[in-house]
Amino acid sequence: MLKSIIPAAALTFAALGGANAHVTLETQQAKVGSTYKAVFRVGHGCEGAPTLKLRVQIPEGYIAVKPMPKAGWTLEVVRGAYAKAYDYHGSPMSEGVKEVVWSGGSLPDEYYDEFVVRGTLAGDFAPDSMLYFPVVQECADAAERWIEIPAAGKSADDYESPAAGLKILPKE
Ligand SMILES: [Cu+2]
Repeated sequence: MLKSIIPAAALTFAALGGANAHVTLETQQAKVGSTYKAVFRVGHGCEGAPTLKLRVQIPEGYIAVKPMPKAGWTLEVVRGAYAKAYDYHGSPMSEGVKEVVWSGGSLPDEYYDEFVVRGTLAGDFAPDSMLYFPVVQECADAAERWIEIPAAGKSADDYESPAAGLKILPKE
Protein backbone atom coordinates (compact mmCIF):
# COMPACT_ATOMS: atom_id res chain seq x y z
CA MET A 1 0.00 0.00 0.00
CA LEU A 2 2.64 2.47 1.09
CA LYS A 3 4.92 1.43 -1.73
CA SER A 4 2.42 2.42 -4.40
CA ILE A 5 2.21 6.02 -3.26
CA ILE A 6 5.95 6.70 -3.20
CA PRO A 7 6.68 8.68 -6.35
CA ALA A 8 9.29 7.31 -8.70
CA ALA A 9 11.43 10.40 -8.06
CA ALA A 10 11.69 9.54 -4.38
CA LEU A 11 12.89 6.04 -5.20
CA THR A 12 15.54 7.40 -7.54
CA PHE A 13 16.67 9.74 -4.81
CA ALA A 14 16.89 6.92 -2.30
CA ALA A 15 19.02 4.91 -4.71
CA LEU A 16 21.44 7.81 -4.85
CA GLY A 17 21.51 7.97 -1.06
CA GLY A 18 25.27 7.66 -0.93
CA ALA A 19 25.66 11.02 -2.59
CA ASN A 20 23.38 12.48 0.02
CA ALA A 21 25.06 10.93 3.02
CA HIS A 22 28.37 12.75 3.06
CA VAL A 23 29.47 14.68 6.11
CA THR A 24 27.03 17.58 6.04
CA LEU A 25 25.74 20.30 8.33
CA GLU A 26 22.39 19.88 10.01
CA THR A 27 21.58 23.59 9.68
CA GLN A 28 22.68 24.85 6.28
CA GLN A 29 21.92 28.56 6.59
CA ALA A 30 22.51 31.21 9.23
CA LYS A 31 22.54 34.98 9.48
CA VAL A 32 25.55 37.27 9.25
CA GLY A 33 26.79 38.07 12.75
CA SER A 34 24.79 35.33 14.44
CA THR A 35 25.82 32.61 16.84
CA TYR A 36 25.87 29.39 14.87
CA LYS A 37 25.91 25.82 16.13
CA ALA A 38 27.51 23.61 13.50
CA VAL A 39 26.31 20.03 13.78
CA PHE A 40 28.31 17.74 11.48
CA ARG A 41 26.36 14.67 10.50
CA VAL A 42 28.32 11.53 9.75
CA GLY A 43 26.09 9.19 7.83
CA HIS A 44 28.53 6.47 6.85
CA GLY A 45 32.07 5.22 7.32
CA CYS A 46 34.78 4.74 4.71
CA GLU A 47 33.41 2.10 2.31
CA GLY A 48 31.97 0.16 5.22
CA ALA A 49 34.85 0.71 7.66
CA PRO A 50 34.19 2.46 11.00
CA THR A 51 35.10 6.13 11.43
CA LEU A 52 37.92 6.53 13.95
CA LYS A 53 38.70 10.21 13.62
CA LEU A 54 36.98 13.34 12.37
CA ARG A 55 38.89 16.51 11.55
CA VAL A 56 36.98 19.70 10.90
CA GLN A 57 38.65 22.79 9.51
CA ILE A 58 37.17 26.04 10.84
CA PRO A 59 36.79 28.53 8.00
CA GLU A 60 37.92 32.15 8.20
CA GLY A 61 35.24 34.35 9.72
CA TYR A 62 33.71 31.70 11.95
CA ILE A 63 35.08 33.03 15.22
CA ALA A 64 35.05 32.33 18.96
CA VAL A 65 34.57 28.66 18.16
CA LYS A 66 34.21 26.10 20.95
CA PRO A 67 33.82 22.41 20.26
CA MET A 68 31.38 20.30 22.22
CA PRO A 69 33.11 17.42 24.01
CA LYS A 70 31.80 14.04 23.05
CA ALA A 71 31.65 10.98 25.28
CA GLY A 72 33.98 8.25 24.07
CA TRP A 73 36.05 10.61 21.92
CA THR A 74 39.19 12.62 22.65
CA LEU A 75 38.90 16.24 21.67
CA GLU A 76 41.76 18.29 20.34
CA VAL A 77 41.83 21.83 19.00
CA VAL A 78 44.37 23.60 16.84
CA ARG A 79 44.44 27.32 17.49
CA GLY A 80 45.94 30.01 15.32
CA ALA A 81 45.77 33.56 14.05
CA TYR A 82 42.83 34.76 12.00
CA ALA A 83 43.50 36.60 8.74
CA LYS A 84 42.35 39.79 10.46
CA ALA A 85 40.94 41.01 13.76
CA TYR A 86 37.15 40.62 14.00
CA ASP A 87 34.83 42.58 16.20
CA TYR A 88 33.49 40.26 18.88
CA HIS A 89 30.99 41.98 21.17
CA GLY A 90 32.93 45.21 20.87
CA SER A 91 36.44 43.83 21.30
CA PRO A 92 38.87 42.75 18.64
CA MET A 93 39.44 39.02 18.29
CA SER A 94 42.40 38.02 16.18
CA GLU A 95 42.94 34.36 16.97
CA GLY A 96 41.02 31.25 17.86
CA VAL A 97 40.21 27.67 16.94
CA LYS A 98 41.20 26.77 13.40
CA GLU A 99 40.69 23.02 13.51
CA VAL A 100 38.85 20.56 15.72
CA VAL A 101 39.74 16.88 15.91
CA TRP A 102 37.74 14.09 17.52
CA SER A 103 39.63 10.80 17.81
CA GLY A 104 39.83 7.64 19.86
CA GLY A 105 36.23 6.65 19.27
CA SER A 106 34.74 4.28 16.73
CA LEU A 107 31.60 4.89 14.73
CA PRO A 108 30.52 1.77 12.83
CA ASP A 109 29.33 2.26 9.26
CA GLU A 110 25.85 1.07 10.20
CA TYR A 111 25.43 3.80 12.82
CA TYR A 112 24.98 7.55 12.61
CA ASP A 113 26.47 10.25 14.81
CA GLU A 114 26.90 14.01 15.12
CA PHE A 115 29.88 16.18 16.05
CA VAL A 116 29.24 19.71 17.27
CA VAL A 117 30.99 23.06 17.51
CA ARG A 118 29.54 26.47 18.28
CA GLY A 119 30.83 29.88 17.28
CA THR A 120 29.93 33.23 15.80
CA LEU A 121 29.68 34.21 12.16
CA ALA A 122 31.61 37.44 11.75
CA GLY A 123 29.62 40.53 10.89
CA ASP A 124 31.37 41.17 7.61
CA PHE A 125 30.31 38.21 5.48
CA ALA A 126 28.65 39.13 2.21
CA PRO A 127 25.00 38.14 2.45
CA ASP A 128 24.13 35.07 0.37
CA SER A 129 27.74 33.91 0.26
CA MET A 130 28.67 30.33 1.08
CA LEU A 131 30.99 29.24 3.87
CA TYR A 132 32.58 25.82 3.57
CA PHE A 133 33.93 23.54 6.28
CA PRO A 134 36.41 20.98 4.93
CA VAL A 135 36.12 17.72 6.87
CA VAL A 136 38.36 14.67 6.84
CA GLN A 137 36.92 11.42 8.08
CA GLU A 138 39.57 8.83 8.92
CA CYS A 139 39.13 5.08 9.20
CA ALA A 140 41.72 2.37 9.89
CA ASP A 141 43.05 2.00 6.34
CA ALA A 142 41.18 4.67 4.46
CA ALA A 143 39.87 8.19 4.68
CA GLU A 144 37.05 10.21 3.19
CA ARG A 145 38.13 13.73 2.40
CA TRP A 146 35.17 16.11 2.20
CA ILE A 147 37.23 19.04 1.08
CA GLU A 148 36.05 20.12 -2.35
CA ILE A 149 34.91 23.74 -2.31
CA PRO A 150 32.45 24.42 -5.12
CA ALA A 151 33.53 27.03 -7.64
CA ALA A 152 31.34 30.08 -8.21
CA GLY A 153 28.07 29.06 -9.81
CA LYS A 154 28.41 25.42 -8.78
CA SER A 155 26.94 23.59 -5.81
CA ALA A 156 27.98 20.71 -3.58
CA ASP A 157 25.90 18.39 -5.75
CA ASP A 158 28.34 18.96 -8.61
CA TYR A 159 31.16 17.33 -6.64
CA GLU A 160 32.09 13.87 -5.50
CA SER A 161 33.48 14.88 -2.08
CA PRO A 162 32.14 18.33 -1.25
CA ALA A 163 33.02 20.20 1.93
CA ALA A 164 30.09 20.88 4.28
CA GLY A 165 28.43 24.14 3.20
CA LEU A 166 26.64 26.92 5.05
CA LYS A 167 24.73 29.71 3.34
CA ILE A 168 25.18 33.10 4.98
CA LEU A 169 21.89 34.99 5.08
CA PRO A 170 21.45 38.78 5.37
CA LYS A 171 21.04 40.16 8.85
CA GLU A 172 17.39 40.98 7.92
CU1 LIG B 1 28.27 10.08 1.41
